[in-house]
Amino acid sequence: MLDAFAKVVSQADARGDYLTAAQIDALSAMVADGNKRMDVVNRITGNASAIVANAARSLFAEQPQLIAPGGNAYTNRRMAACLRDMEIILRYVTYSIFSGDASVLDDRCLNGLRETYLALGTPGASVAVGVQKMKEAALAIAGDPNGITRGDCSALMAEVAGYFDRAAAAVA
Ligand code: PEB
Repeated sequence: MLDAFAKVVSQADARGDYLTAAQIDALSAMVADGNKRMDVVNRITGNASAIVANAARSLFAEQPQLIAPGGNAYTNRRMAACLRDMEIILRYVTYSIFSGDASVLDDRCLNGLRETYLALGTPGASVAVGVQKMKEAALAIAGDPNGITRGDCSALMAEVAGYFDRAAAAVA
């Protein structure tokens, strides 16, 4: 598991080289914008249950066969597993936002997840739709300009979107 700093160090070490000026500049910009990153993690974390519940509700409204008898989220046990899975994915996305690197999401959540869903008979494409819905909600909450110092958050928002897209692509 790497963060943005450890990643750059390991890349430099693999070349046996010093950090480049460009790498230092990029990390310096990340530090300078660190409060934005912490705010985003804090907002998503604080709203996690609403993000999960609303995304699931919207997924089941669009794909009612999931909760119909015989569906993949039918019975309380499967529904609970489904909500839990969405919560796990969202949690790893917040870790990646925090550390500025996708490796924690890749290594500890997405690695083998597609195969797990295949083995379970759980439709990965539906999980991906749920993840996309969490993305929309998370971006709206994280990017809400009310009650916060205004600034340019476009790069950070794109990074956040990227982690959700990565999770969706891993299971779709
Ligand atoms: C991944 N999900 C399920 C299982 C596992 C995961 C390992 C099997 C074991 C169990 O049931 O608990 N676990 C999960 C995860 C990590 C992990 C992400 C990462 C670290 O350790 N059903 C639907 C929706 C979707 C869904 C499309 C969006 O209809 C999910 C939610 N996951 C779902 C369901 C099950 C499951 C298990 C329903 C139970 C499947 C079953 O037992 O039939």
